[in-house]
Amino acid sequence: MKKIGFLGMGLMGSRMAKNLAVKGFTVHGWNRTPARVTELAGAGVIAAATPRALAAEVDAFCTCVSDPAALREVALGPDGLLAGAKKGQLFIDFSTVSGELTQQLETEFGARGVDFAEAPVTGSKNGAEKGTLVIMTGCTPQTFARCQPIFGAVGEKAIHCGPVGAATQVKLAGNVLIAAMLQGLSEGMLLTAKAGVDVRKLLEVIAASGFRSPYFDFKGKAILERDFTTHFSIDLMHKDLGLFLDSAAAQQVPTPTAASLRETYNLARAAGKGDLDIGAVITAFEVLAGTRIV
Ligand code: NA7
Repeated sequence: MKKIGFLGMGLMGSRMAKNLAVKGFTVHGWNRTPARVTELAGAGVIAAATPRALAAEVDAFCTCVSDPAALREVALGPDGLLAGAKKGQLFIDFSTVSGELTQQLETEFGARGVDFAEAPVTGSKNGAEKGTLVIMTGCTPQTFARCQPIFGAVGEKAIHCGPVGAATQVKLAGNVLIAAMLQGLSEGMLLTAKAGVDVRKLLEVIAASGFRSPYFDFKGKAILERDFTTHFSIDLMHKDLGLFLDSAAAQQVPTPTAASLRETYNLARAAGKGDLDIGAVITAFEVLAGTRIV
C-alpha cells in the first residue's frame, strides 16, 4: 500500500495528509475548496479533480470531513469515491459521523470489494500535527490489521472498539465527557472571578488535587490567556452532541447532561461563535453574567 488518497483538508485532515507524505506514502488529495489542497503541494500532496478521479488512482483512501452530509456527498455523490472505487482497496473514514452512515458505507463499499474502517480520532489539531492522535476503530479484525501502516503515520495508538458503528459510539461518549468537563471548569472559573477570587488559585488547586486532568491544564491556560484559536470548533462539538442525542433517543437512554450541553452550544452559536474553539463557549456566558473571567 503505497498510494494513499486523502479527502478533507480541514484543521485535522490537512495535518494527517502531511504526516502520511512525511512517512513516505504518495498522497493524492482532494478538498471541496481546492486551494486547501494546492497549498499542500510543497508537502508533496498531489491534487485530484474529484473524489471519483482520486479513487481511481490509489490503493487506499481516507476521509476527514465535517459531518454526515459532507461524508455522504464525498463518498456516495455522483462524483464520489464509490463511483471510482476498485476491488481490493481500503477506505478509512476519520470523520465523526453517525453509526448509521458508517454502516451504510461498509455495506455499499463492501459490495464493491472495498474494506471499510470507521476511525474517528481524538487529539485535536495538536495531535494531528504531531501524529499522536488516538484512533478509535470500528471494523473487522482483518481490516484493522490492514489499517496499521496508515494509523502508524497519523496516530500513536489505535484501539479496536468492535464492528463498524462501535467506534462512533465511543467517540461520541468521549466528546460529551470533554464538553461536560469544559463546562464545569468554565462555570467554576466564571463564578470564582465574579466572587472576586483569583481564578489562578482555582486552577492551582485543580492541578494539585485528585480532580486534576491534562485537559483542565490545557483549557484552563487557554481561557486565562483568552486564546480561542480553534483546535476543535463549537460548530463541530454541537454536531457531535446532536449525534449523541440522536443515538440516545433511538436507544431510549436518558442523557440530560448531554441535552443541556447541546443548549449551551446552541447559545454560543447563536452568539456568532460557531467557528471558534470550544474553549470560547464561556464567553457567551460572560455576557449573561455581566463579567469576565479575566
Ligand atoms: P474543519 O477544519 O471544519 O474541516 C472540515 C472539512 O470538511 C473541510 O475540508 C471542508 O471542506 C470539508 N467539508 C465540509 N462540508 C463539505 C461538503 N459538503 N462536501 C465536501 N467537503 C466538505 O474540521 P476538522 O478538520 O476539525 O474536523 C473534521 C472531522 O474530524 C469532523 O468530523 C470532526 O468532528 C472530526 P472546505 O475546506 O470547507 O471546502
